[in-house]
Amino acid sequence: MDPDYLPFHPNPKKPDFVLPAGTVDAHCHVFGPAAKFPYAPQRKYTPCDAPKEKLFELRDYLGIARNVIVQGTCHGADNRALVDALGAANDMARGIASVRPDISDAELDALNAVGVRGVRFNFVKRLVDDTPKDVYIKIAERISRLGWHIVVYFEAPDLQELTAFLRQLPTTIVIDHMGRPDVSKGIDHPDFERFIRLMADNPNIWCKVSCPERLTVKGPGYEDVFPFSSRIVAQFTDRVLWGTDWPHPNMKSHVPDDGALVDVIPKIAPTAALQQALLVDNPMRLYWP
Ligand code: 0GY
Repeated sequence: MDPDYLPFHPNPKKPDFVLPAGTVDAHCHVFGPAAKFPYAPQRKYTPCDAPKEKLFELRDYLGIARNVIVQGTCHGADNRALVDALGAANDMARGIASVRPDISDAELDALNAVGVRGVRFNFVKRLVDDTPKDVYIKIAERISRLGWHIVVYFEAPDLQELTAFLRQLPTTIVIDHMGRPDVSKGIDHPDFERFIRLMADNPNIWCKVSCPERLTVKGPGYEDVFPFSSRIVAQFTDRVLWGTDWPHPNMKSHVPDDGALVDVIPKIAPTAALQQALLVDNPMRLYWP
């Protein structure tokens, strides 16, 4: 593990907010254990091991029913830790993989059989080397026959350049962490308006209202992020997902308490109907149709 890497919270609080039955954590990871599933040589960080057993323990402790496990960049396109976790989850987990365009149909079928339902395209420069867009287009073509979707991770200033590319993708698209707005700029800033317009204009685009702990500039409490997530939940109620982002790789400011992250939910989805859509109905439609 990197010397400045912050491991996940050892003993999160029990949330005050009781999650609705069947809640899906639609963004979390498994890392390692490195002795069994080594990290990728080209990785940009080396995390603390965060094995499937710990993820499933947290799921049960918080009152979550299902997980969507997203391949982390520290494992590159080696999806073995993800596949191992999906295989151990008794159909209660789905996966988002990272693949190369030359992956065989048989390998894609094997990923599908174990519960993978999408691939992730990552444009965050501190996490990955640049991948040409035509490579991503090729991958999109390769997965289309499986009915998978594409998860994209980028930061707000990059959206303008990425918009034409996103519009070109033929599948459902899920954007990580609200496209990472700079919350110090407020919800009226052109960057966030661009994001809202993107979702309004493209009914195939979904969004995760996750990661207040990454987006906040004020720190735990995360109130400065709520206007952004509340706006998206209210306007795009049937296209939003929520996730813990456990084990929170690359957090520098603080180690988030996963119970406190659950307690954010009623602040951004204040009614039972909004909570049911965000936590159960939307992810079930996408991952367990
Ligand atoms: C996240 C966020 C981060 C890392 C990754 O795959 C990853 O390495 O996604 C980050 O550093 O912002 O969603 O886990």
